[in-house]
Amino acid sequence: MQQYLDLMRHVYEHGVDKQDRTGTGTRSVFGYQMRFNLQEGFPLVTTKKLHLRSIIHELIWFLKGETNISYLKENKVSIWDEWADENGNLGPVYGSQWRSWPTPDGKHIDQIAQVIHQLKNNPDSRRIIVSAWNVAEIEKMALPPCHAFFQFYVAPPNKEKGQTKAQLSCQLYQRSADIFLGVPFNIASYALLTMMVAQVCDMEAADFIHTLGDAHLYSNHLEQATLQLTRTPKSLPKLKINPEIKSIFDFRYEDFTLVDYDPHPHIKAEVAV
Ligand code: THF
Repeated sequence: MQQYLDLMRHVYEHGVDKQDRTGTGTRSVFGYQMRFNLQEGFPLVTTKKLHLRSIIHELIWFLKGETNISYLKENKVSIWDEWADENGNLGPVYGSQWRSWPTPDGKHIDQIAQVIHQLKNNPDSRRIIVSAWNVAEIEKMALPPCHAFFQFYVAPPNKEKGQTKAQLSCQLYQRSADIFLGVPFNIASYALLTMMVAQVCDMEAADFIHTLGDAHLYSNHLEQATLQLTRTPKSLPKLKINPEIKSIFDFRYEDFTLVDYDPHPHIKAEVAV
């Protein structure tokens, strides 16, 4: 996870001071890209301890198409609490756009099902895309999507490298990136999604490419960042997925096992709302 620390150091050293919606203040750069080869291990930050539990449940919740935090609450995940209304609703955020993007004629599009269908039937397509950025519905969302748009890409197996399966990569465009708290979650979440999609399409997960728009360190995270930058990344853990699961909608929390994760201690920070 050297890539993550490089990002943090880059923004720490070269970011400009910039005000933001939350009133916290940030140090920010515009435009940055990281690449994680998923064959080298699972890209979970090792320079502080992270709870993969919250990340897995959040992704399962997105894939269910849910936008009420009750599933998260039942599973003791609190990362969306601050944005929900008194009934636990967030408006038509990620889950709603991924699974049931509304069309002008009153129908709904399941972008995840379409992506799986395209990967299986037309893997060379350059249109294998999921967008959470539904311009017409932004106003109804508790928070406009930060990880807004992602695309899958399939390369044929490279026989010289001993590959037998097609190689699946995913690139995400994230318009706004909270480097200390959010980005480690976002990397793990999309790496996991890429591995899940690869499994159900009988492909091998290759690269996750993370492209950032406004990449910022909140001013109340700078001290934590300084501490984290003194730490040396450890070897990456592995993530084992139950090989029996053949549909993207059938994964449950119990189907994932993290092995050999030996991070530095957790570093606490306040989330900006
Ligand atoms: N808003 C802000 N300011 N930052 C974000 O990263 C962010 N998100 C989601 C929506 N709005 C955001 C919410 N994701 C934590 C992590 C991710 C979140 C929100 C909060 C957090 O507090 N993490 C702590 C505790 C984790 C836990 O409870 O397990 C941590 O130490 O990692 C990014 O898309």
